[in-house]
Amino acid sequence: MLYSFIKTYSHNNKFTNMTKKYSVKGMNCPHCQAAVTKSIASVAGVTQVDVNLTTGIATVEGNYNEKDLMDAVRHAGFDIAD
Ligand SMILES: [Cu+2]
Repeated sequence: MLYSFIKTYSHNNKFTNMTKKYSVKGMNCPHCQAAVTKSIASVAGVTQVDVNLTTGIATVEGNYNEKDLMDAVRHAGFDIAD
């Protein structure tokens, strides 16, 4: 519901970016962190990504499809929830 709200705004060109935090599970080391960061950065529309290894929080900015983002992270072998 939040996404469709933002999408409407994007369509009107008043709001092109959203910043959202996700909880990523399964990261144990900097390699995991890098893999998650890379998978998120590869999603179309993502302009900024920060993955915190300690907290497991991924902060993502951009105008992207959330399902694509979650698929990408899961494909990399990690679990993600919003
Ligand atoms: Cu690792």
